[in-house]
Amino acid sequence: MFEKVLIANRGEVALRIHRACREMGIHTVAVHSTADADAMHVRLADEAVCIGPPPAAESYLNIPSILAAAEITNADAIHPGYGFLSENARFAEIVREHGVTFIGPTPEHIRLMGDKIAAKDAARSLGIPVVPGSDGPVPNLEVGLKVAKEIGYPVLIKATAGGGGRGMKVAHNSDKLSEALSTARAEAGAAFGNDQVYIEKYLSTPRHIEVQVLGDSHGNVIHLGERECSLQRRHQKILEECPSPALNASEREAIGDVVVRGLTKLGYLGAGTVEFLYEDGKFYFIEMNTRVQVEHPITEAVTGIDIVREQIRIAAGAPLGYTQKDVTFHGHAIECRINAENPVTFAPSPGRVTDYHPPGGLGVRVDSALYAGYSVPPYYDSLIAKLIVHGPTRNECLMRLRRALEEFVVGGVDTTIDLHRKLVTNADFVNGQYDVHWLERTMASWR
Ligand code: MV4
Repeated sequence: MFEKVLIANRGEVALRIHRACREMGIHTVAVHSTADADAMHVRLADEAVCIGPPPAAESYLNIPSILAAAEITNADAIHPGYGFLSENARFAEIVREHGVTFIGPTPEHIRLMGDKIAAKDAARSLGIPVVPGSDGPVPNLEVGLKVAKEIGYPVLIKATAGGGGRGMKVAHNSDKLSEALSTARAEAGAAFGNDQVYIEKYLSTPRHIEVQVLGDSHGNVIHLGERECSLQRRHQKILEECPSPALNASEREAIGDVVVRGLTKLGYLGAGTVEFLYEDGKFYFIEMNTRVQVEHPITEAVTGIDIVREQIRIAAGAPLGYTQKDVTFHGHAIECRINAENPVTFAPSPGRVTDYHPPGGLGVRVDSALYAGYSVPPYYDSLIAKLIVHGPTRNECLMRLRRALEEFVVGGVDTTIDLHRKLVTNADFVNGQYDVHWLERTMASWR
């Protein structure tokens, strides 16, 4: 097992990784920008190394600086968390070339799933259902028109190098396709330096359901059930829940089996999340994330499995701590992402936190690096806390969540706590009746 792990991240996920390491008797190295010198993970880690000025490009994305920190502290492994370098295949390769273990999938699998066309091809060949579409890049309008005619309008144009909703354009008929194709291609070229695009049948009212997997270096792959992530605003998840209120037990087992069979064939190593759209009882693979996700704690609540601990054990060559039969699901969990943002405009609201009182009690977890007196920096994403609530049933979880949100106090910066207080009493949400467009539509009706 590792002696020392360098945490190449910040904020709540850096603290999350530190906690797992601490409980495993592993020493931790925190890296931080000058803006994060007073951050909690820096205070709690065994060692800390400043890796640069505030801009992410000069600190948390600065590969030479992070590798230098690993060398001077003699770290055995690096955990990338999520975001930043966590899905950068080149970083994973360089870490390996320096004789340090990258706690994550192989560079090959990171690269494969980072190319959204290659990922779909792999999913299809592994027996995982995908959205009907061009099955490859669309070189020109002529091919685009032919594909769109075959699959039927409306169609969605996506960037090969995109993901997470970036660079998507809908075309409702053939007249609109030309403009949508050229706009999508131009935006993809500008945003990703790769203007390759592909076409899919546009699913108009899907849910966004993802399956958590773990694979070890001994050929074992298990799934930890699914998470419902349909409550999104501009492709930013706001609230997630586990299990999905839309699935029944046989659908849950079926999609879990398809994913485990496919990723076993692939020889997947590490934690991963297979993203689906779900519409009219059918699943359609759209992407795979080769990292631990922000919303992993709701899966931990329902299964009792420490996903970050399993990531570290897998990277150290240990077999999974569980067989599929050992994975059991209990109750219901919901995560509210608390951002330091203006609740109306969603503009970031950095600044000094004057008061911090997180909720507590049975089934209430708050993952946050906040403390009274901490200054939320303006340089990074606005997530400041995750409220994870677990209960025996969805209704009991909702009751507990409402109570926890009443208790939650963050003073000095604006937060999205009030948005969650409104959501958890909304009839459609309470009935579990929502799709990926529901939140934006509902918030528009509140204005
Ligand atoms: C789609 C789709 C509908 N049809 N693909 C968005 C981000 C990335 N995960 C893929 N996403 C989608 N892909 C097809 N063929 C709907 C989404 C989608 C979405 C689209 C618009 C607005 C919000 C959305 C939230 C989640 C998923």
